Amino acid sequence: MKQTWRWFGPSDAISIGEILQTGATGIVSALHHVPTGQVWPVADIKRRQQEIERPSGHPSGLTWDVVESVPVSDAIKSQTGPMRDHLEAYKSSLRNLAACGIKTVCYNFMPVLDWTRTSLNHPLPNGGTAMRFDLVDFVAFDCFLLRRQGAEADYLAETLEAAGKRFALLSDAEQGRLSGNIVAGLPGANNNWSLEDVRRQLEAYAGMTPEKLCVHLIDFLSEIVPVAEDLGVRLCCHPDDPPFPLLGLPRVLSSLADYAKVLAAVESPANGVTFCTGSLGVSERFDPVDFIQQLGHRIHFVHLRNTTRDGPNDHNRSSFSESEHLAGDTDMVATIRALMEEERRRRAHGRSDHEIPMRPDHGHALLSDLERPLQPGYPLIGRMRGLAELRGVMLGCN
Ligand code: DNO
Repeated sequence: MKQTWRWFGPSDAISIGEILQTGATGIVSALHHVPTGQVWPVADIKRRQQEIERPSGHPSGLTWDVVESVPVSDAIKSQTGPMRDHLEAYKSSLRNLAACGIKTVCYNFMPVLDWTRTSLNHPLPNGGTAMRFDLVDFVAFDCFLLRRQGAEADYLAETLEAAGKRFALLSDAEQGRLSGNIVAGLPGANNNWSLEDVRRQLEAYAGMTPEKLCVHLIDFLSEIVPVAEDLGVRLCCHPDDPPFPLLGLPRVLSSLADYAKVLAAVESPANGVTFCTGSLGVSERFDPVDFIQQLGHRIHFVHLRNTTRDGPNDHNRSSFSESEHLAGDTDMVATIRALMEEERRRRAHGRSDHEIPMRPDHGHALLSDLERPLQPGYPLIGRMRGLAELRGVMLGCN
């Protein structure tokens, strides 16, 4: 697998020079300054390529291999407002990226909130920190801070009781931090909402069923995939993170069955998967090897990350912490072995995309990570440790 690294652009606290020292050989990036729904201009794409390939005028040896993400707007997801303009802009962005030679494009189809955590720096016994999703904290936020209408009906009585008790103990500062962690926009997420914005956004999805949202995803793909296919662009949808409904919003890419349905609806190599073990692995039913055996030929990008579930389960929702890359509920060695078998199959079939780009997804904040500005989930040392461990597994599976 090609070992890539997510870089948020010149505003990222980690430099291209530092990334080189991690041993990564490719970059995953996005034009985060272009508002969702607008066209990515060729000049901006080329500038980012320069920043990656020649950061100080000399070749770095790194290339921009994957876009994560060209965000899909809520207008497209909910089929409201400026949907048509946004679809046309999406096609133009793909054309511009392809013209610059960038052909792997990740996106997600989660309404309103992208990935969600309740704590961004949960202390670890070794002095580092990890990100965590605590279901009881989340329910406290939903029912007592956001005060979403009808929220109580979504939870078991025991969960509500635990959330009420937890909320009663939260100071004002802790309440603010909890809301901030959930809605203030994690890196790579689409937006930076206030509670009022979230309430307004949720209204746009009132009455939205998973079936309907899935139709909207398939409509989006039916329109965009033919353009991508002509351009040789491989789209790859990131799974729901976490893989269960939140805030009454439906989720449509949480399992193998969800992906199988959406991939079959628009049969094309341009309609593919971002295989994120950290997102899918929160579900007890996730079997990474089975997923790869069934849909591996459509996996265009891989996020390797691990999580550990804990606490009570409420309608298949649970708490989880982000673990070390090789620890946690997902068998990473079996996963990597299966992905490398998929690469061998591709080579045997003469596929030009036989080397699948992977990145160490997230990482604990460790050592000097704790003393420098940090994008939650994207520390230098923690990710480098993850990449080093994963690289060792890859060599062992060769
Ligand atoms: C979190 C990431 C997400 C992901 C987007 C893809 O670290 O996995 O931000 O990049 O959901 O669109």
